[in-house]
Amino acid sequence: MKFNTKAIHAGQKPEESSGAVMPPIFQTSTYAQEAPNVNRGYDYARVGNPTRTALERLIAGLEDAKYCACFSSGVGAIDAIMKTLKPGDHVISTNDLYGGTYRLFTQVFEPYGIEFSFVNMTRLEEVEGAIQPNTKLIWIETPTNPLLRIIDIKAVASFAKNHGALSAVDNTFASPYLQQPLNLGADIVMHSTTKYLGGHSDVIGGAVASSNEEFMEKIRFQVKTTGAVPGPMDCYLTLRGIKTLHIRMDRSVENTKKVVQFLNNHPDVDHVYYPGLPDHPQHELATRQMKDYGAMLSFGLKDDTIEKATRVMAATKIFTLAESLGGVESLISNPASMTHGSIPKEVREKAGLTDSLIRVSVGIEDEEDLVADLDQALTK
Ligand code: P1T
Repeated sequence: MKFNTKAIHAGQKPEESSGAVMPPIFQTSTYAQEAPNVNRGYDYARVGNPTRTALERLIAGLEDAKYCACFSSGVGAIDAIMKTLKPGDHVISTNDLYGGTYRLFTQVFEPYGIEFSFVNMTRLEEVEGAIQPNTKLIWIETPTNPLLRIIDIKAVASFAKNHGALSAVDNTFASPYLQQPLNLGADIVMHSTTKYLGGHSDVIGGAVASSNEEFMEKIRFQVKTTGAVPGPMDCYLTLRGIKTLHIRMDRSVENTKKVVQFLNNHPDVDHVYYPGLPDHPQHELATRQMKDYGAMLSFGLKDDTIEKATRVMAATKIFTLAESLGGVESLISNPASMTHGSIPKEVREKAGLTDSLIRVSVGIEDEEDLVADLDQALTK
């Protein structure tokens, strides 16, 4: 099955009792049993729910994974992955990543005894230099949030395998439509389904998919034991969103290219970060690894201050000043003061995340309106 067909049909079948084409929202906390532990596959809704199962089968299909488990948020999914590790285990992570992931790693798991090395993963030698005998996981985020760096999944995953570590990819920015990490050799793929999969800025969720039975057994144990599970309504909304993922993504990417072209020629713009630009340092890799370059971009201003960035963002009329990404509407944000505010200034500047950096999630509005909006906001 090709991707566009899978987005509609993977793992889906009409509901048995009624023939409903879309899975019902099974709004229940528990299930009747014929005798203790004799049931129809569901006993308690923390452990499983048929609406959630439908979503998990769909995401597994899109990522070419055998299994998927859904969570109440993206960080809930990352939290479950980390809890498969033990104190004393070591993780190598990219140093340019979502601020909430960095906060979870350094403020929750480091105090619990998990060790982290944050490296510029676009340079394989930095990954090689960070490996230790106790390295159990390599955490890849690509494209990175917010600098849109591209990490070579195939190379890092193969390095991890050779050293007995698992590799996990946060595939939130690309979505499975543009990039399928398991097919490039990664062991685990993770999503904030809040973003492109849900696609309409109306639901928070997360997912972990893998074909590694032993690892997924540990994840299912986390689902049951720590219980960061999504409600059936949220699963339904995400499922509904996924069915148009390919169409939304195509349109957003098309719009993004127009916005990038405009910003790249603007005198007040210092630099545009977008893997589709021929001068992007990993442009060739992005071309190889991704179906297209995505709908996220960042740009720095010549006046490199949070104040100037704030003025530009406040002046936009169509772009909404908000955290998050991947919805049908275009959003604009300043990572230094918003999504990445929990990263110490010296750490984020070392990673290249400057004060004036503006991050844009391009939606599916009319491209001319989007460009005109940025044009007037930059002029103010
Ligand atoms: O928000 P939540 O569903 O918990 O997902 C966390 C998360 C994980 N990974 C990446 C790459 C992310 O971008 C996010 C959430 N990011 C934002 C809210 C943001 O504006 O960047």
